[in-house]
Amino acid sequence: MKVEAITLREIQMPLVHFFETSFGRIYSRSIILVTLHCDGVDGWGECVAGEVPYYSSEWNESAWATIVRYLAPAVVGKEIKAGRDVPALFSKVREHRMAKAAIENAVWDAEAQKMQQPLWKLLGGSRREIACGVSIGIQDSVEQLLEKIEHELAAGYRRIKVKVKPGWDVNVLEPIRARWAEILLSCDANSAYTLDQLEHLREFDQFNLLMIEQPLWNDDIYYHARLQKELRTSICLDESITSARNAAIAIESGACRIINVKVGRVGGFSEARKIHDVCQQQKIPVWCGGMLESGIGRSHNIALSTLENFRLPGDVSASKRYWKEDIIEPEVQVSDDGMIAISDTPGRGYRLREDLIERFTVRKETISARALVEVK
Ligand code: OSB
Ligand code: MG
Repeated sequence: MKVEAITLREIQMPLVHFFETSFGRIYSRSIILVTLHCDGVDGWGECVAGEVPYYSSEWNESAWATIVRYLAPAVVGKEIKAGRDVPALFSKVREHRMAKAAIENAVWDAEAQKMQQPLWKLLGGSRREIACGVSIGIQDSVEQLLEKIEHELAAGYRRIKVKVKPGWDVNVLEPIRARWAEILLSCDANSAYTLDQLEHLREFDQFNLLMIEQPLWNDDIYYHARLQKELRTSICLDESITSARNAAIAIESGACRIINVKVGRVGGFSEARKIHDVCQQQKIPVWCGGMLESGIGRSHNIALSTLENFRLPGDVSASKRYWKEDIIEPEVQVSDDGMIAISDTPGRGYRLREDLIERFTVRKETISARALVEVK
C-alpha cells in the first residue's frame, strides 16, 4: 500500500461520568486520531496518550509533535506491505510508543480493509465473542461506588475492577465483598503505594481478589517481584510492561502472575502480539486494558482481545458507559451476559460516523507526500 498522506486530528468528547484514578479526575477526553490515506482506503488509528503526562510520560502534545516531525514522515510516501513492517520504520525514534501505535494500528486497519479480512483475523485471533469487565473510578462516596457496581453487575459485566489509593482501598473493598462475596473482583492502584506500605498491602489478601494491578512505581519490576513473594493476591502489571522483552523479565523474576496488555502502551499491535505470545508460552494469562477510548481504539481493543491467551475479562466495555454518542456505528454493545460479539465484516468491524468526528474535531493537520518533497 502506498501511503499518500496522514491526517492528524484532535477530537474532544465529554465523558458521560467523570473518571478518577489515584492521579486525578477527568470529565472530558481529548483524543488524537490518525487517518492514513492509501490507495483509496483510509486506515484509522487512535492515540491513547492522555491530556496530561500522569499515567505515562507521553501526553497529547508530545504525541502530536512526534507524529508530525518524525513518525508521519517515516511512512508518508512509502510503500508499506503490512502493519507488521511498521515498527522497523520507527526504530530510530526511542519510546513514544503511544504515538507509534496510533500510526501502526492505522496501517493494520487499512491492511485489513485491503485484504477484505476482519482485523481480528489478520491479528491472529480466534474468539467469536469476548468477555467484558468494567473499571470503576474513585467516587465521591462509598455509597456511590456500591451503586455503580450494582448497576454494572445488573448490566451483565463479568468482572469488577475498582481504582484504589491510600485512604480509598481496604475501607472500600470491605463493603464490596460484604455485599458480593462471589463476584470476580480486582483493584488497580496506578502506582499509588510503596514497599513501605507492605503491611497495609497484606490486608488486601483477605478479599479474595482476582488481582491487584500496578501497586508500586510505574517503571518498576524488581520491587513488584519482592512484593509478589509476600502476597497471596496475584499482581498484574500494567504501566511497567512496555515491551515483550520486559514482559519476559517481569515473568522470569516473578513480578506478576497476570499481565494487562494495552496496545498503545506497548507501541502497537506488533508488540502487543509478541507480549501475548511470550505470556502464552509462560502460562501467564493476559487481558486487554482500556484507556477510555473512542470507538476506534475500542474496536481495535476488541480485535486484539480475540487472541487466544486473552483469558480474563478485559476493560473493554460498552460505548454508552463513556459517551452519549460514540464515533462508530453500531456502537460497542455488551450482551446481558457480559460479552461482545465479534463481527465478520472486513476491517475493524464498525463503520465510522465521519459527521460526528468532524463535529468533535478541534484541530487538524495533514502531512502529505507532496508537502514533504517540497520541504526537502
Ligand atoms: O490503569 O487501566 C488503567 C484509564 C486511564 C488510564 C489508566 C487506566 C484506565 C482505566 C480505564 O482503568 C479502563 C477503561 O475503562 O477504558
Ligand atoms: Mg491499570
